[in-house]
Amino acid sequence: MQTSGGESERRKPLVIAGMPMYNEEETVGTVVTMVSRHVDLVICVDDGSSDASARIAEANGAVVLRHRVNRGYGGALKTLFHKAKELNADALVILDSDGQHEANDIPSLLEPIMSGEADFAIGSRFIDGGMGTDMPAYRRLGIKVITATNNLSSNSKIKDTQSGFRAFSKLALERLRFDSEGMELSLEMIDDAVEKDLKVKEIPTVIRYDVPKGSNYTAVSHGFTVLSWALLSLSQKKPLLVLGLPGAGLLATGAAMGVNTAQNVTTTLDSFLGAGLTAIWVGLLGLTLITTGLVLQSARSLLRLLIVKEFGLD
Ligand SMILES: Nc1nc2c(ncn2[C@@H]2O[C@H](COP(=O)(O)OP(=O)(O)O)[C@@H](O)[C@H]2O)c(=O)[nH]1
Ligand SMILES: [Mg+2]
Repeated sequence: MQTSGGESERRKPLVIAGMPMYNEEETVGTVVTMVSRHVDLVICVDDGSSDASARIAEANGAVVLRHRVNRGYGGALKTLFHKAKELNADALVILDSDGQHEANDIPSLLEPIMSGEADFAIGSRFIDGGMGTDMPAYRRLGIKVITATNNLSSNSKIKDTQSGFRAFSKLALERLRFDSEGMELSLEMIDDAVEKDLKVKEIPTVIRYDVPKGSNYTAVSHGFTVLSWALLSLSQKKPLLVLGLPGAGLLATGAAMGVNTAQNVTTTLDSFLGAGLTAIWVGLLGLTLITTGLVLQSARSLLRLLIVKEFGLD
């Protein structure tokens, strides 16, 4: 009986690039060609593009997976994770089909993944050596606000939470879970990685804005969706901070107004009652917010404790 070569003939690591793709016929051909130089297989996920994207991607050597209905950016990434696991990939790099990401930086993103230094690498504009070419100032500001809000709730120190240029180890492919269908997935993935103690590393890269079509979404709708997600997550994870801080401000305002009203007790009965009542309701609102924040914070801690004790999960 013949053997297949045994231990010495270890399988070469399989590295896959995954590209979400939606009406990118102008750029996808070049991107697939450039990306193919650095990986074993390029997979594009098409969500019913009405242009020639799928045909061009295939003609340039990519495998194209098609969704019958549009499942958004998040849906495309779920399909890519699923396929990468099915093919037993050792690493998955994801990048956009619109030419915004630098395909020649794929090796630097893969380096910490293949050496075991990181499970999740993010191509970053905001660390030394990285930049956003021709990046509009309002987008830069929006990303900074989203990142600051998210870092407050997830305790991550990532500087570029909105980069879609990312690489994942086999462990990250197995462990990461995400539900979002849209761009808010960018944050959900980072939060999940931090919660699961996966090693996350930022690698400098240049993200371009001088491409034919840099975005399918307006900055406002993109910013609103992602920031809402970050705020919701913050209020769930740190209710005491979100409710208690404004609550304390209102309580202090109410108290100050009350003292002021008491001092002016000699003025007319009308103004006394008006200001006094305002002081009382402002103060009560503050107290209610602080109490709600405290209750939610304790409920969250209790729930976590129960989950850890009963199911051994964290
Ligand atoms: N499969 C799929 N890809 C999408 C969808 N929306 C956007 N993309 C792709 O996802 C990548 C990022 O989208 P883009 O609009 O450039 O986002 P932005 O650069 O972050 O503003 C691009 O390659 C798009 O073609 C979608 O609904 N389905
Ligand atoms: Mg883009």
